[in-house]
Amino acid sequence: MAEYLWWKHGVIYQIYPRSFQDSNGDGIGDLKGVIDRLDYLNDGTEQSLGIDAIWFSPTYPSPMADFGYDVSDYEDVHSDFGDLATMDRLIEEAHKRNIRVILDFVPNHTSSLHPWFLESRTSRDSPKRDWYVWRDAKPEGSPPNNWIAAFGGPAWEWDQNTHQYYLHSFLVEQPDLNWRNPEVVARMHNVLRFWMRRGVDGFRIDVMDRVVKDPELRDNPPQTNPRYREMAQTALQIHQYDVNWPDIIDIVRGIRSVVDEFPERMTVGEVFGRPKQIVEYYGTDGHDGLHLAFNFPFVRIRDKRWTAEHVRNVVDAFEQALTPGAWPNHVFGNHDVDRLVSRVNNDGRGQERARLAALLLLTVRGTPFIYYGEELGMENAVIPEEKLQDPARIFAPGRDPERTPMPWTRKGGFTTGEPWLPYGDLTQNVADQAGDPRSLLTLYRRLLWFRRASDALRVGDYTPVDVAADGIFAYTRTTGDDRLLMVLNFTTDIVDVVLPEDLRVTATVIGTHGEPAATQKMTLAGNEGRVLRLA
Ligand code: ISL
Ligand code: CA
Repeated sequence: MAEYLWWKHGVIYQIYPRSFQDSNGDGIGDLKGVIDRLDYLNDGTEQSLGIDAIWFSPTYPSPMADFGYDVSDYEDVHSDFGDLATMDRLIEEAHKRNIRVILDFVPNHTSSLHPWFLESRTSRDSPKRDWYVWRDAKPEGSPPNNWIAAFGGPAWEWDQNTHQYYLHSFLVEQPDLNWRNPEVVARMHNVLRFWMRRGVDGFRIDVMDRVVKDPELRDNPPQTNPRYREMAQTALQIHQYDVNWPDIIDIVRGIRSVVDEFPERMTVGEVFGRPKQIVEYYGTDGHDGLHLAFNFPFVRIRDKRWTAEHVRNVVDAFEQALTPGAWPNHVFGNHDVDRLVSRVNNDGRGQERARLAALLLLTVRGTPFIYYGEELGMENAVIPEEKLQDPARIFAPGRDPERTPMPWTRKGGFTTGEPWLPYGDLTQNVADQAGDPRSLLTLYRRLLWFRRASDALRVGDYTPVDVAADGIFAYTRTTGDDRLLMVLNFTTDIVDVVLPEDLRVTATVIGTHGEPAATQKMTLAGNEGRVLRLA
């Protein structure tokens, strides 16, 4: 086996801690609950899912204005989730199972109730004043510039007490930290060290692309492209001065050097932009920047773009943009976007497409990310208006539909109490799927365990293959004699594929629709995908 590096060759599973498993009946998922479910994720046998690492959305003390993305203490655990001792135990129990632990690091903003901000807002002379971004009003009293917050409204909030505005790229309750102040940098670096000393293996870095902005705070130009007109308010301007500002890379380098103080740790950053912009965050050949920067097009993919051509373009564009030492990654869902099945379901065949997506995600080159429940084909839940909780309602109905409790059984099994959000469809549950050889969960397990043993899939080269059939995406993954071919039909039609002579198939390894004998000419059903072994 080629040398194994967990964050490159393993599979990362995202847990939204409120929704995975409740252990005390208060209806909110917690760390003890996760410990109880670790064997589901990986118990060392093919009965378990077989993931290699968990990324936890924020577990820190927080007023929960943005469900944990408003942190009031970076070095503790929210009482809803447990305490530091439980986190230590979770890390230990995960490591026993060879599962790495990735925490969510939220550098762009704190909670407005974080002691640093409470101090900062006491007076203009506060020693912490410059830890945040405070500015005078314009002469006529309006905010310093035209920036708008990601969740709507101006990005500036007036402080009655000290007569200045503070910057908040998200909610009013999430004031932006000032990473141009070296004290902030040093303090936040120590947060990383705090967790790495406790055994944390890596960090998903929230909103990496906004961590510093234009020092002159210039107005963003208006968005004139009519394509964006219907979108959220934040799309009404081009984020020229507040997103992907060039000297963010210096902040990234600083973070990398701290993470490199500890062996085998990693970072994955949340960044939005074109592949060329994303790849900047990896630094020089992936050595002094982020280990991974999310390759996001698949989290936005919807029916219209569910084509072999678009999917291949996404994969190839990222591959081509990457510098030699930088490593790709793929992700179909997270806590901010509609569930995949619900995005590609206009003809009711979203569940079939989820099978094809699983095959793609786990065979294409790069680190796969799985959002909890994706392995079950979880769909967006329909939540009654009065039960909606997400503050980001400018994207109606907000992000609750993709954050509902993990369906462990037909009755739920997430809590003995009232779940904080209602369950979605309980027919797609772990217990039933675990025993069903044709379930999506079974397909995920088979792909994951096959991948673990396959050098071709973990480290092999990726080469797209042109086949003379419409709607097919085909590619090889090869290293030495370990040679695989993937053939995926993105249409709902039956398609005949004749493989090129130089690609001699010897066996069907795993298929979304079963494993018929391998032949040079094959007929794929709609939404069918196969992993084939090559001579
Ligand atoms: O504005 C955007 C794109 O330029 C948004 O997509 C934004 O960057 C994204 O929503 C940021 O998400 C992250 O930070 C938020 C939090 O609510 C999300 O859950 C988190 O993933 C604020 O911390
Ligand atoms: Ca609980």
